[in-house]
Amino acid sequence: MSRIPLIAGNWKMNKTVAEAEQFIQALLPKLYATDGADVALCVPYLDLEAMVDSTRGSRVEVYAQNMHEAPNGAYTGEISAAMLTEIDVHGAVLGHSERRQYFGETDKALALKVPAALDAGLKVILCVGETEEERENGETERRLRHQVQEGLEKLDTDRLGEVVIAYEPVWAIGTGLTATPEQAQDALSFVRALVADRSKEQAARTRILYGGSMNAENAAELLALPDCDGGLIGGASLDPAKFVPIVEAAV
Ligand code: 3PY
Repeated sequence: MSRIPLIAGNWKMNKTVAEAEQFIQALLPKLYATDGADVALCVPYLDLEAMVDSTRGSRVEVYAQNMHEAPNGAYTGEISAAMLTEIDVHGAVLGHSERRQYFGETDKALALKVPAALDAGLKVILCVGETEEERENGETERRLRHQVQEGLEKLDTDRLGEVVIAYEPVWAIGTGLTATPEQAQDALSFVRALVADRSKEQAARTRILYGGSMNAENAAELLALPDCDGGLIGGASLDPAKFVPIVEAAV
């Protein structure tokens, strides 16, 4: 089954609305030769509405970087799925390692967030990945199994393929280190096998991204891996001149 590659930029806590607008004006004309790949930008909450408006009619989809699982309630500082869909946000990236590490995001909460987002009509990128210590202790597969199985636990099997899974080794995030192609392929194919444990058909549909210091120099090699269906891009997504070559490498 052919899977359309997805290149998603994760801006993290970067870009004011004015800076985001400048980025989009520079990006859109450069994407003309990149039909064949889906493009998404995961932007800070306050940039969402402006980015949805400035990308309307283009191929760029706009994602939030988190979402609360409850429809509403006493959750100070949180944002619900309905608040995102009301302003036409396309999706949400859930379970990024920085949210797990600094903000106590748990697999238990993610198990609720994933179906809540899909039910609301949002697309989902679910992030998984092992720490350096887990890799050194030979616990990479155990960690991935836990995160994938629990994160998707409450999702009906026939919807598994709707979720994009981003494999991001934590030791490669913001460090400039990248998994070798062998390390990346082993982990990506392991993640696909975990989905296949529930449904081979859904596993064949599931897009699995590599994330963690992907850039214009290493993108082509990583994107050529059999189980790599795109990338979740950190630092290199902040500059159109660095982001566009990665999208071009995916088509
Ligand atoms: C990185 O590449 O640093 C990322 O965290 C992408 O999400």
